[in-house]
Amino acid sequence: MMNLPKEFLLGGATAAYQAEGATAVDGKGKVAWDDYLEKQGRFKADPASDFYNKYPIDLKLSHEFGVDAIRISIAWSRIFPNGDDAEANPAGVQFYHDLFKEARAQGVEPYVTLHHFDTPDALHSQGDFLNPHTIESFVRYAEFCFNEYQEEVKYWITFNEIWPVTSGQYLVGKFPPAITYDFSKTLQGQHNMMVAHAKAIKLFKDNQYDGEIGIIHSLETKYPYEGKKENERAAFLYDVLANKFLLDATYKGYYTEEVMDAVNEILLANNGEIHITEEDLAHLDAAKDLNDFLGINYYQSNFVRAYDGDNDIHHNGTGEKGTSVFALHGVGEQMFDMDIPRNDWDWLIYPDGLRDQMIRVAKEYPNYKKIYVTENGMGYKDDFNTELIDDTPRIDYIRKHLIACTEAIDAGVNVAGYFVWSLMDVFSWSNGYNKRYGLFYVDFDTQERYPKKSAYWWKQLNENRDLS
Ligand code: BGP
Repeated sequence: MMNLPKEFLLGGATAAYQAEGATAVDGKGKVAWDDYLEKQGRFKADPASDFYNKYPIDLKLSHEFGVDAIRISIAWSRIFPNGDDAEANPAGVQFYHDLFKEARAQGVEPYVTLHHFDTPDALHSQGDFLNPHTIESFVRYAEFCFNEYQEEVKYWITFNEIWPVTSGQYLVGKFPPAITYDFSKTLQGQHNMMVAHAKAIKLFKDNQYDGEIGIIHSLETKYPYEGKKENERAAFLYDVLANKFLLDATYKGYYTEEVMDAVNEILLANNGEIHITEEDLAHLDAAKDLNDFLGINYYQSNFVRAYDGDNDIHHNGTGEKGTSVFALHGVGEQMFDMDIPRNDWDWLIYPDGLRDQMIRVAKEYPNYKKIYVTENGMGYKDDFNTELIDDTPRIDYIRKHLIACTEAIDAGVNVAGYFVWSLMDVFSWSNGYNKRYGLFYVDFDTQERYPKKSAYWWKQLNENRDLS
């Protein structure tokens, strides 16, 4: 099948900190990124794409170019500047009312993420989600938003990408607080965020809000390098660490024996530990059937080789192709130099991995209900010109991943829609501004928007649904 189903939702994705700018206005509280980026001195998140002021333009463009839904996130620290304040900040609350109303007025459905990498600094500095107080504060913030925006928002997402957050914070060290190779914190952080998710969706269902709620996981498919038997365990361990631990928590409400065996093997090799209480498991269990949808963010797959050496990671945050290293002691080593195309940041372009991942979720977690691809897109150094920005490789990338969606649908998976990352060019957490993803080019000096070739292609695709 080379056609997208008529009802298949075509949306665009963004995130508050990457798009809004205005990091210190109208009472917004600090997030850990503010100081972290300033200290690094490479780039900052202000004004990013100035979505705080330019959202009417971006929503109008969405409407004109066949972007039927927009993924946005609420900046927690606009609502509660310290994360747990007694009173909400009125200017922050109002901003999101205005934004959601404008989206509705343009006929663009908002899908709203509550946490997209930006825990308020006051909570972050006390241990972020390693501290149970952050779990409680998150649930309270979620309840506030469910109540406040119930007229305007019908689709909620608790967390964006728990594995990339915790591994970025505690394993790779590319996210604040920039700790490396700490497997205990990485796994504990994942578990605690899953408990926070479980509590928030239970509350959403108990209070009977109108609408749907889900979670987004970044699911990169792990294959044994060269298909060899001796690499199978490495691929499995890495899959557990990044994917299956979270999927079990989401849909099984406990961690299966094979997952815990793998987790304990990884922890043992790295002198780590994790604490999971009976109470935590009761929360996970109570929430396992309440997810209305799963969001999958997918950019690449990984080919993994057995590895016994020391932990060794080099994050390619500059787009110097060939500089990535990702080798985890007692887990495995990601291979990059192989016969698969990759972008300048060494991300392997492998659409089959998306199809395989969706089929796997449906098979292993039959209570999944519905899947959206909530992020997919191509980081690319666009060449600017005022005629037409030709981003043909991006079009090709998106088209192939949409074909992967149709293949999963043909295999019986309920895939309901696709959000391209990103709607317009935004700030990239560890890469700054030269890694662009947007359908719309943003001149970060003037904040002018320019539709790229991909935007025109997208508009046509939404009309004719033709992927050939
Ligand atoms: C995902 C995040 C997004 C976005 C995207 C692209 O992990 O949810 O926020 O940044 O990846 O990643 P990058 O900006 O590192 O290229």
